[in-house]
Amino acid sequence: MHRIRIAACLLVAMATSQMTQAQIVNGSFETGDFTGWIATDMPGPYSAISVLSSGTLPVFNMVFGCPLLSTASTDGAFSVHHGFAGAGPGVYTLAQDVVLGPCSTRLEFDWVAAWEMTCCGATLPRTFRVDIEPVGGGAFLQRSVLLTAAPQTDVCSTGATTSSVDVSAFAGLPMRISFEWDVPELGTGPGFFELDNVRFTDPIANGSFETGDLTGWGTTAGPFVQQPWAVFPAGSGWGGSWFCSAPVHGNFSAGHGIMGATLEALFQDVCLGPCDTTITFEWRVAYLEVFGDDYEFRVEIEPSGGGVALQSDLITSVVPLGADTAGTMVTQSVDVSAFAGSCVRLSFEWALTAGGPFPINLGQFELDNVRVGCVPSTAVVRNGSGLNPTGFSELGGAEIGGSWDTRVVLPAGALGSTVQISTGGPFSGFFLSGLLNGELLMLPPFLPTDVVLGTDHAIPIPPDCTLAGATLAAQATTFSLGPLNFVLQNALDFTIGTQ
Ligand SMILES: [Ca+2]
Ligand SMILES: [Ca+2]
Repeated sequence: MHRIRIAACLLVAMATSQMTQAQIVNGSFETGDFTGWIATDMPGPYSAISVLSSGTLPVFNMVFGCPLLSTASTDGAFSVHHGFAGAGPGVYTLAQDVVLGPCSTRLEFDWVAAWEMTCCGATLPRTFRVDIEPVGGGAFLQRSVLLTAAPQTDVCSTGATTSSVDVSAFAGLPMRISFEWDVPELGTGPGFFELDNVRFTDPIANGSFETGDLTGWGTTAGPFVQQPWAVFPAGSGWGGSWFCSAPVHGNFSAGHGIMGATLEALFQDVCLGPCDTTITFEWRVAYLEVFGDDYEFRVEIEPSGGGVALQSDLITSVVPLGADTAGTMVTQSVDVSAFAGSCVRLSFEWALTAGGPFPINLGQFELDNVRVGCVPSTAVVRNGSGLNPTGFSELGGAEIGGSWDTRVVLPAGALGSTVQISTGGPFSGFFLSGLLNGELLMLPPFLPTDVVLGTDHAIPIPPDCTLAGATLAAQATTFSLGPLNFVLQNALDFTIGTQ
């Protein structure tokens, strides 16, 4: 005989409102206005910040000696424009509060700029930057400067540019993204700026339910549902619940109560990236079967928009009598490699497979942290015996299809630096002197050496998904001439991640 347990939860107040958006709202400005955004002008803008149709010739955008620029949306029919100049000083801003998915690591957007700053006594640069701020605004938590327009320069057009900002430090968290254009002087010449197609690269919206609701998800529910799919804050329950919500990521998880439903689905149409080969999530269930009905929990991949399943992963075929994982959230991954690079519907389903027609059951289900199987990029410093200089560091993580960005601090008199990547693995205890000096920290074979006259290296990573998670050893040297002399630096063991 099974004892029906009713959890005594500390019922936390439900989220009073939708905190923030799961994805960028109106990121391509295709509403034709600033829906979803907070836009502010600088004082006395030469052209006010506004959403314009592609092909519009804004007023006051001339750059002397250059052809006039019209807007040219990179996605759809609308984009944002402003004059990037005015009777300031002041700052144009365009902000939105959002929640990143657990795998969101990059904010991407397209822009083009032009300016005439040779005419009118400019002494300070104008800048374009992206700030990450707390929800609601405040002091920036991260600042990325994308463009510095130097005084006494003119540029007819930068050309259409796609930029990305690493926001991985905020993955899964609510935050404000704020595009800002700083014009520090009054009347120092006209300009032009256009922004379009602001997006995150995360394919799953609100996978951790941190909006506090089901934003981004759709549901279907059968009859006699005890508790339809909903989002609950940590520590809460509902009538007849068996356990208290315990999110594994953030403060919210999704759940529903089971009673006689024939199919309860929670679904989302997603576009998987070329390296998105798994979908991972945490779940648990407490369940009591009363009249011999069989249920299963499954994850289905269907065509975008829904339809006959293309793939159905049976997570647990018939849930046993009294099945109960209430104690712990179980981490589960499903293989979606057959759909990598395509758009599909991801559907979590709780289905009656036998019994009825009036099944009477009691139970509770919890789901959290739905994400693609992202691989983070990491780098670990290795100094060996400590004799080598330690000037080799990472600027930006190695990601498939991107580049691995590093810096080598040059000693006085050095001309440049090299980075060698080894496929032979880490090594230590072998000391060289002569042309090459210091402790060798990795074994051959080596990939082609990257050599620069200076400090910074951007080593391309091929767009090959099989490299995800690969760890390689790298070591830098600095060099000077007369006589030619290479000095070995520390090593970095770096792991290639997915974007
Ligand atoms: Ca657009
Ligand atoms: Ca969560």
